[in-house]
Amino acid sequence: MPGPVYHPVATGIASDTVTQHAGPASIVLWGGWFCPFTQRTWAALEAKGIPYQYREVNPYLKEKDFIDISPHGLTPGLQVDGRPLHDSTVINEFLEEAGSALGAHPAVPSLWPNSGDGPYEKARARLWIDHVNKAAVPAFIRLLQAASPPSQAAALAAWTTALDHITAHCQGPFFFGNEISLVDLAIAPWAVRDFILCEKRGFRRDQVSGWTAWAEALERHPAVQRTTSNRDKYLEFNQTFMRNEDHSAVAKAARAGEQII
Ligand SMILES: N[C@@H](CCC(=O)N[C@@H](CS)C(=O)NCC(=O)O)C(=O)O
Repeated sequence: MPGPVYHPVATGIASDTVTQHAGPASIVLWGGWFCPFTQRTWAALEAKGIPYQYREVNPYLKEKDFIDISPHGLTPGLQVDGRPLHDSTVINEFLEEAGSALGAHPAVPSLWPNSGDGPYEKARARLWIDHVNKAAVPAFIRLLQAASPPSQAAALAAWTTALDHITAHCQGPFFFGNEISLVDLAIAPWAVRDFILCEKRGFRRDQVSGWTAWAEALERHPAVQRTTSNRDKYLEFNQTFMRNEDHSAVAKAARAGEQII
């Protein structure tokens, strides 16, 4: 199998430190240490205090037991009392909605915005998550993939524009104020990884007004910290995008300008 540098067992990877414990439901997160979409869900479990088991999987192998959980063979997948779920955005909403039945810590506030008009604010949050999925994430990947200076300049402009659009609405320190939300969790893995764009693609956080403060707040959050691996491992893994290798469904979709599944 050609593909990314994959460390099933190595130091510096967040899953090395995961404590597994039992709760009212049996929750298994099938994840990849390197995967930003996994980190969204992993950090949601940590933020909610939901007991879970972490199972490291190499999604590029498309093994049957994993396809049974996540039909496209993409991390993350989640098993809830044996039943499968996939897609980080869907899973994170589920974790929030089902929280107390899953053993979420009662003192943890909702990951939806906590202000006033519940259904409207939820709908707004979903629109921002959609923006992250459809604009910011593909722009990040295309910037990694861009090889020539002109394509890098165009991709950098697309990334900063997508980021600027959402950052302008961040209330601080988190998107809806003092508490981390599903919108924050949707973008946090790319705050953790944007140092690669800074080192390799000429991005500076201060190119986007407000991003430095928001990204630092995200990086400092304990749920994000507990699910973050070493920078050198991330850098090594992301070299595959920079070399434009074709092993990944996400890389192919981003390059073709198609929607990432
Ligand atoms: N929309 C999915 C995307 C998940 C995804 O693309 N995961 C990548 C790893 S970061 C994957 O499993 N790639 C395997 C492949 O491309 O074959 C989500 O939000 O969960």
